[in-house]
Amino acid sequence: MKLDGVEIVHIRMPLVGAFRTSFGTEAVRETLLLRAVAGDVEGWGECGASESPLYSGEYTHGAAEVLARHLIPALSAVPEIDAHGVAPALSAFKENRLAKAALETAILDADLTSRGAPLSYALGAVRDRVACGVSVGIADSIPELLDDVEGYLADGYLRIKLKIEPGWDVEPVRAVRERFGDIMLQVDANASYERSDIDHLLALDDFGLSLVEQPLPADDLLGHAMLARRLSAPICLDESILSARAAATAIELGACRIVNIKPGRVGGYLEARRIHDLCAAHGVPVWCGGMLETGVGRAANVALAALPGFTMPGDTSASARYFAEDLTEPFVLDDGHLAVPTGPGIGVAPDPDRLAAVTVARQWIPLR
Ligand code: OSB
Ligand code: MG
Repeated sequence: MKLDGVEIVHIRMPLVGAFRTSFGTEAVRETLLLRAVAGDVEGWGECGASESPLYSGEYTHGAAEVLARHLIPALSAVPEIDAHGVAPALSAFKENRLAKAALETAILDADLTSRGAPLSYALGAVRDRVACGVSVGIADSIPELLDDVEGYLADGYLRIKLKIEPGWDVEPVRAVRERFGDIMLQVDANASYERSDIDHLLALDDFGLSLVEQPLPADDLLGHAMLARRLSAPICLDESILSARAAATAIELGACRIVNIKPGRVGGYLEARRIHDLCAAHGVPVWCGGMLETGVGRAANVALAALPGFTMPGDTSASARYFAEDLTEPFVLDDGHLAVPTGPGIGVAPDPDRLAAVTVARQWIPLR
């Protein structure tokens, strides 16, 4: 495949409700869509970055800059590119995984579209629908949190993930468990605790949680292993797992028993697939995380979540949980599940009018 170029489309889309985590509040999804063009074929990828570098060091304007200045131009050195050639062509550039993932995904979509193959098939999916959970932000009060959770359970979500942080942990978890009984319940701290909080975190074991996600800093695998020896609930890692190698290390150290796979965080769907395979070989369950994606990113996440090792419900929620109007045909929850797209590539494309309405800037980077 010969690429003509890649367009960077900078978008801003209001969320239906502000999403509060330990690292900040996001009310508008501000990110990039990439459109790779090769002759009459095009492919789309969505960047996981947001306006500020609060989840990782990447942020939307920085991702656009590194893509325009370094990552996209580096592809001109490869005369015939396919999806598997992207990561090697970018490997000299350190970090910037969210940006690299978006670029690889756009080319993967174009590549698979030209071959007529769905992403789910290319990755090895075994299901045509995936079980969905929902990530519930920190609320202003426990009654408001209970209202939020009640709404999501009424929608049919199969598990609830509560965002926690120091000062918003045991009491909200207790309130949700007491009010809603035997639901599948888990928490995500986004690295907001320290090793000195380990005794406090053990109190979470009173609530039968399915997992505790990323309690400690991303680089503290040993701290997670120390906590894991004392906590009954399994630890799941998100921010710590940047590659298959990091996953292998975390598993070997006993730092986690479950892995959240977010394709953006690990540099793309191909590395995500390798992490899935590694975890499956170790008997470690995985589930698909999310970065508040539009339908473009969601389509690809749902394809990944259909692989056999994804045995827990993902943060692959329906379009309506995020946006009043999605960029693609909306993903609609049916009996707690989303259908895996069946078309070639990621199986969706943004509606041109909808996209135009949320676009704040576009930049075309020619490759020939
Ligand atoms: O830690 O999983 C996380 C959103 C943005 C950044 C980090 C995280 C999240 C979520 C929401 O939890 C997942 C989603 O619904 O997309
Ligand atoms: Mg997380």
